[in-house]
Order: sequence, then C-alpha cells, then structure tokens
Amino acid sequence: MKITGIELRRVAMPLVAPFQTSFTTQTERDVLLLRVVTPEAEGWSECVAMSDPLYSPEYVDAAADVLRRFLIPALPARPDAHTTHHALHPFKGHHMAKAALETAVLDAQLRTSGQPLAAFLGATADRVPAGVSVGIMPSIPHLLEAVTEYLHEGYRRIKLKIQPGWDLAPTRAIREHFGPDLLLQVDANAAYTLADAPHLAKLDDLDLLLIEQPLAHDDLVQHAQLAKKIATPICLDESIESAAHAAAAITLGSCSIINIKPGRVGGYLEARRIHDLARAHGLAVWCGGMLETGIGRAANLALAALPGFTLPGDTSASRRYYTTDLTPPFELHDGHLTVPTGPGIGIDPIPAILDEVTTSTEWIPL
Ligand code: OSB
Ligand code: MG
Repeated sequence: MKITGIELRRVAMPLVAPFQTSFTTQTERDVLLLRVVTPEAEGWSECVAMSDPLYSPEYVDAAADVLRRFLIPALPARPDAHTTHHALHPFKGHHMAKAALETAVLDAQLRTSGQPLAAFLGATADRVPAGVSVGIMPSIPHLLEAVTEYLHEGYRRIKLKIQPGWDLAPTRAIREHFGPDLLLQVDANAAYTLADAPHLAKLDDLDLLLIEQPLAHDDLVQHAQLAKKIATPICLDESIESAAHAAAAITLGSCSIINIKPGRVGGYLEARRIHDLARAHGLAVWCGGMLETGIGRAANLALAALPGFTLPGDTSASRRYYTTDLTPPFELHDGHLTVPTGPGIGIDPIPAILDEVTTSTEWIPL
C-alpha cells in the first residue's frame, strides 16, 4: 500500500461534565487524530495521549513530535499494519503515538481490502455490553444521582473512580443503594501504596468485580504482594504496556484481570496478543477507554467483540462524553453498543463537525 501523506489534526472536544480522577480533572479532551491518505482509501485513528503526562509519561505534544520526527519517517515504502509494527519497534516507549500510526495504516489497509476491523481481529460478537466510568464527585448524593441516571440509561456495569478520602464510603453507599446484583468495580489510578493494604482490604466485603491499578503506574511486584493481602481481584491498567508486561504480571501474580487499552499497549495487534495470552492463562480481560471520540470508540468496539473480553468495558455511548461526537453517535441499545460492520474501523468523522473543533492541522507528505 502506497501512502501519499499523513495528516496530523488536533481537535478540542468539550466533555459533557468534568471528569475527576485521582490524578486530574478533565473538562475537555485535546485529541490528536491521524489521517493516512493512499490512492485507494483514507485511514483514520485517534491518539489516546492526554494533554499532560499524568496518567502515563506520554502527552499529546510529545506524541505529535515523535510521530513527525521519528515514527512517520520510519514507515516502510509500502506499509501494512504488520510491517509498520516492526518498523516502529526499535523506538522505545511512545506506545500511544505508535498505536495511532499503526491503527491509521491498518484502517487504510482494511478499507482498501473491504474487511471490517472486527473480522480482521477475530471478533465473535456483534454487540458489546457497555460499562461506564464514573468520576469522583463532590458528594455521595451527587454520586448516587449520577449512577442512578447511568443505570436508567441501561449501563451494565459501574466503575467508580476512587482515591484516598473517596473510597470506602462512596463504594459502600453505591453497593447498599443498588443491591448485590449491580456489577461494580473501582479504579484508583495508582493513588495508593502497599502500606494502604489494610485499608483496601475493607473493600473486600463489598463484592467488587475488581480493583483497578491501586498502586504505582509502573509497578508489578508490589501489586503481587497486595494480591496476597486483599480478596478483591486486582486488575492492571497503567502497568501493562505490552504483551511482555502482561506475561510478567501473570508470572508474578500481579493481577487476575487486565484492562486492555489498545493505545496504551501500542496498538490493536499488541492488544490482541494480550487478549490471546490472558485467555490461554484463564485471565479475564475487558476493553478500557481514554474518553475517545467516535473514531477511537469504533476501533475499541471491534476489539471488545473478541471472545476473551468477558467483562463489560469502558466503551460507553457518545453522549456520556460529548454533546456532539465527531462521528455519527454511538448509542446504547439494551445496554449494548453495536460493533461497526463497515470496512476498517467502519465509521467516518463528519467533515463539518470535524472542522468546527479543529485547532490545527499539519500535512506530512511521504
Ligand atoms: O484509568 O481507565 C482509566 C479515562 C482517562 C484516563 C484513564 C482512565 C479513564 C477512564 C474513562 O476511566 C474510560 C472511558 O470511559 O473512556
Ligand atoms: Mg484505569
């Protein structure tokens, strides 16, 4: 596949409500989009890096820089997703930037051959149950109101963001209010240390599906120690940046569940490897999110339709994030999102909406 050039486009997407986590409060998503242009098709992707390096070391300006300076110039003459993956391998880190480039190449490749991403990945489902990630709220009544509304919309699983000072009480309040059948989990985004183990063990009687990334973003060893001290299953997010990390985590006993975010692990090929590895070892996986627009969400739904994705993910409807999405909106039907069936990621940005939110564009001819 010959590539004529690649467009880097920055868009500013206001969130419907502030999203507070243990590491920041987001009110707007600053997104880098890639458009790979070939004589046959255009491939789209969304880089999941955030504006500031608070979730991981990556950030949007760095992703754009490494793409234009190193990754795009390293593309083979006639790339496909696999040769792109290998060509980017020598560059250390920058998985979100690599994922964006590989995914846009893959989308162009699949649109050219007419194959949907879900079929390419080996998906078996045509719809995916939707969970929702609920930010830290000013008070427990605010939280109860937010969760009530999400359950009313049909969400199948609730994830509460927690941090020291906002953990046991809100989680217990939700469990008591909605009862034992609610699928409930928590995400600490690395806000605790191993010394907090006795405190985290107090979550044990709340029958949570999992606790996500309680300890440091780059830790595996202390998570394995924590797993021996608490009954709630540990799920890793930040700590798993590759299939090699997943293998190490499984060997060490650092987690029994993995949140797979294709951006964090360097793309959909690597995400599928983690899925395969986890499945072979009997670990559950689910598809995480980074407040994606419809571009990133479409691709995540294809991945989440693989058979090892046995827990509902953070693939929520467009309106949970944005009043106006970049694509035709993803909507909940009976608590599920439909996996796109068109070639590639199966969806296109709407040009007029895209232009309205674009803050800069850069064309890199090849
Ligand atoms: O830790 O899963 C996380 C959003 C931004 C950065 C990190 C995380 C999140 C979410 C939201 O939890 C998931 C989503 O709905 O996209
Ligand atoms: Mg997380």
